[in-house]
Amino acid sequence: MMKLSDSAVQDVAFKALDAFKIEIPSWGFANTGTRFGKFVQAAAATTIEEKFADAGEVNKLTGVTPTVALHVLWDLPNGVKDVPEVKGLEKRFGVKSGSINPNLFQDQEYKYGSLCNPSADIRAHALEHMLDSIEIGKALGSRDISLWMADGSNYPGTQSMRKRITWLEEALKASHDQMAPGQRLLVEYKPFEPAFYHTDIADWGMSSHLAKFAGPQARVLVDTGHHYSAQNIEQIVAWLLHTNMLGGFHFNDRRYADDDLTLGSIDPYQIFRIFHEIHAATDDGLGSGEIAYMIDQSHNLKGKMEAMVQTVATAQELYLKAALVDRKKLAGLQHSCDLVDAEELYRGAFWTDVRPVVSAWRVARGLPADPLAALKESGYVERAAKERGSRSMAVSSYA
Ligand code: LRH
Ligand code: MN
Repeated sequence: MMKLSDSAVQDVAFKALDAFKIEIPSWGFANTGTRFGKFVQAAAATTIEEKFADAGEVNKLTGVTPTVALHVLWDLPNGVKDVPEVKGLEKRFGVKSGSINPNLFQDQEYKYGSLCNPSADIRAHALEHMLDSIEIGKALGSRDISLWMADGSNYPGTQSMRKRITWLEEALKASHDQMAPGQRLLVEYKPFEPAFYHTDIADWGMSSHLAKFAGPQARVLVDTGHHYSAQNIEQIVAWLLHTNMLGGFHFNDRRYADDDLTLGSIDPYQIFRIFHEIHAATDDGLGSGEIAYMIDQSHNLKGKMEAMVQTVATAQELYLKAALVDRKKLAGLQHSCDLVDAEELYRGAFWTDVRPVVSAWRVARGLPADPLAALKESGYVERAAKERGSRSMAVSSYA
């Protein structure tokens, strides 16, 4: 059994924790809900300034969230014109703008789709928003344009799925060709919701094809909540690493569908198995440095700040547990098909309580040993509730 006190293990642990960064979503701080309602929180963020303030506080407490993902129409409603204000907020709160997420799902005209809509005018309008989002990314120095589309249909026979593929290929190629050399287009897939018969980008194969068709700067984005419960997500990750098409993750957890619950709340072993595939691939020189780790959750009941800090800490712990698998020894046991020994070694790392070494790493890096406790002690949430209360209780948009 590995002993965490052993300095060699500590070195591996500290090296892994130094390398781990995760991006947090601006919409994770806002009042969000389901179609059955939204329970507003006084301390929730409604302005882009409050979202950056919260993101800055999470980074101060954890030290591993230097970027915040932005959703264009929610965070930069005036497009590129909002960039100077956002740059000012980056300086004030010490966090940079991360992935730029176009909004191609809320405009009334997108009822039958955006980039896949049968109307050429509506497709052109959707492409315009994609190109605006790419220009915002250039102006903010963001690497990733992270695309999710709600496009699909609700009834068999009502849309031509192949025509929609052609329109999508054209739009993503045009978007790719607009990007600056260092930019990437991440194509997120989702099997269903809000469309309930077909979704145009429904699985990793479709996303991978579209990314390859678009060009060399396009990759696949894996949202852990966007899979049927019987799917083996870490096998999909292994294929995307093997084919060099893995661009990044939207981490969250679920019991049933795209529940967007906090990471590790339902099936922490799932995230451990994903991180193991990545550590093992990195050993073989695959995927390193290219994989964007991002959180995509909607905190409908938990306090927004608590949920975000809890999620970041859980992600660190699961990333480290997987990093501590003795992969050389495991490779030998896999080769000799020593099933039980291999499983005990692999799962043994998952059973390991790494929280003491993560706290030791935080203290060594001048961070609070327990960021959740530090958040409570800071009174940050109570102060935010006082300052924001009246405004946040009267919200209208989704996030
Ligand atoms: C869609 C999704 C997508 C975001 C949205 C907030 O379900 O995962 O990544 O645009 O959530
Ligand atoms: Mn997502």
